Amino acid sequence: MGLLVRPPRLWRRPSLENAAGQPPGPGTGRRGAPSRCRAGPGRARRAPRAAGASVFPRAQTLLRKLKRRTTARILVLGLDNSGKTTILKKLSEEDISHIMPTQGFNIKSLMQDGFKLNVWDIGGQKSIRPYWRNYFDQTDALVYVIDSADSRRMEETATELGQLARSARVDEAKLSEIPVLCFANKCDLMNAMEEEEIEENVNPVLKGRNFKIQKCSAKTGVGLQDGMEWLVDQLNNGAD
Ligand SMILES: Nc1nc2c(ncn2[C@@H]2O[C@H](COP(=O)(O)OP(=O)(O)OP(=O)(O)O)[C@@H](O)[C@H]2O)c(=O)[nH]1
Ligand SMILES: [Mg+2]
Repeated sequence: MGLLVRPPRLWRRPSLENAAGQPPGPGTGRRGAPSRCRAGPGRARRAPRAAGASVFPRAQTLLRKLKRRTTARILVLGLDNSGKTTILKKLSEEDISHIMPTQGFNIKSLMQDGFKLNVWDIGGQKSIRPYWRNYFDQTDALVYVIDSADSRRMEETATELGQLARSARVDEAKLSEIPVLCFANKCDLMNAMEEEEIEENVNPVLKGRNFKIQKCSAKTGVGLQDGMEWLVDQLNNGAD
């Protein structure tokens, strides 16, 4: 467990600088590539390579992509008591019989389908929620945990998720693009809500986002792998 301070970056996303340490300009990479329109008769000429530019810009870009695809930072949020820490421990095959409410955060590294996932589990108590945004930076995917046996707080959890999605849109361009896995946890309990009821609350607040609602139980483990596999698929597909 840690204190509620701004977390250090575990890894730095590779920058888009070329070998000369400059941002990509025309002809130095996919984003900066000039259009293929013709300037006049005959074929358009390539701009001469800038002095010091790498001979293998494409190979470098590819290497960066491959590197990015092996590590990801995952943020786990959700109301208190929803089961975030239990899910994380179950995924790490640790004992889940004595879990205390999280006052700060827990970090774990998990291997999933060749990915190293650095997972940040942040406490969900009301007094801690204002600190959630301190952890948005450099996040590649959000796991949002819902206690599906707590229908009384369904509205509250959907509101928090909606606020996250909205504030992320305004302040954190990156968080607005990342995939969201909603774990509908505690499906082992008799009073767990039906999937439709959870969808009714979650779908409107995540409209337009890449998300999945996955029924699961941190207690039995059911659904956890399915959810994580979906997440890694999105990370693979989304790496540009
Ligand atoms: N039956 C059942 N109980 C669960 C499940 N997941 C978690 N719990 C229980 O729910 C309680 C809360 O779990 P935590 O993992 O501490 O919840 P949390 O979301 O981390 O809570 P905070 O750290 O306060 O934000 C614990 O008593 C767990 O044993 C589940 O899938 N089924
Ligand atoms: Mg916890």
